[in-house]
Amino acid sequence: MSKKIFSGVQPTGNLHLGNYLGAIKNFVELQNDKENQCIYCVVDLHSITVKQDAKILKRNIRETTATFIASGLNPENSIIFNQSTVSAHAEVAWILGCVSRMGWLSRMTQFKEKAGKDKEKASVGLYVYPVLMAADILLYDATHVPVGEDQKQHLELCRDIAQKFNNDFNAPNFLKVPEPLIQKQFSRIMSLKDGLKKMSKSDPSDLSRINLTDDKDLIINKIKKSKTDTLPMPGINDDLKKRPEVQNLLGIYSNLSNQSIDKVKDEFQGKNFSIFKDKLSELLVDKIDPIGKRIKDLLKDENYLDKILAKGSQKANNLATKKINEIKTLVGF
Ligand code: AQP
Repeated sequence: MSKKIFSGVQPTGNLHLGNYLGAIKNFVELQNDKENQCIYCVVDLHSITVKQDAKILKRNIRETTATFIASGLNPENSIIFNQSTVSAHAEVAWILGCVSRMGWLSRMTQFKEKAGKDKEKASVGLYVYPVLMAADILLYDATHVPVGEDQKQHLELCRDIAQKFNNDFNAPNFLKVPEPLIQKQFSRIMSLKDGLKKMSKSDPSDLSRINLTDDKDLIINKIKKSKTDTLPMPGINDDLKKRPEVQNLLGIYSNLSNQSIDKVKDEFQGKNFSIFKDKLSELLVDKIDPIGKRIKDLLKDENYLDKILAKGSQKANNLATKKINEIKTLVGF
């Protein structure tokens, strides 16, 4: 069955292995199925929910676009654009914000994590972020949304918002209720320094993540310094629940080498951790270094990246205008 795919990535810099394995790698696989219609968005409106420097944001929008292309997205086959150039996203977010309930939003764990202890100081934008995300998806009648596991709750909220809108305006199936596409295994890549924290762009320690632009030496160094424990490499029957760092590294290996975790355990059982780390570094350098080099090359041609975004924006605007006009009619504007 053909799918309508929508997903986004925030241009907040330091795109990392978690973004790649949890989301972008999947974007490319979906695009390569010719039956699918794919829309991939650089969600710059989302990024300003925390303060950004204007010049750095501009650069990060291009860098995220370059990352999409370097990872294998093709602007001829997928619509690639940045969110702020299609004003319907913000307009629909307002309308959906009036349908959404405070109680729903206050249950969102990502807001709690990102706002930290001092919620009073978090932006209102950060609080209503999931409503904008719902607008992004519903505006294009997306049937499937590839995201990392951390976005599952927001996707569930998006489904609730779509259903409530359809009920409130007596328009059955008008907003399409989307399905999340979350990889079954290792959909959450964890920090290299703390196996209980997700790998994240905003972690103050650069050693916690593999950035997609890290070069060979940096990758090797970060894996060497990654946290493990004092126990030997696990065997097939060893439970990894109490060894989150080891589980994470094995998961990354299994994902990149397209092998089951049992196969990886079997290969390294009883061996020294340093042997495993060397092999993991080799695999990472092999997969990530070419992407990083391509990102750096693409960034030298800003004009090319801007043209991709402008073309994508035109296509996205055509689709969004039609839908927002229907939404406005239903609402009574
Ligand atoms: N650690 C991760 N493991 C798997 N998937 C991940 N994603 C992010 N981190 C991981 C997925 O990447 C896509 C784009 O994410 P985003 O940039 O829009 O926002 P995010 O989830 O907030 O990413 P970060 O790195 O955690 O950024 P900061 O530090 O700024 O909050 C999403 O599909 C996400 O699931």
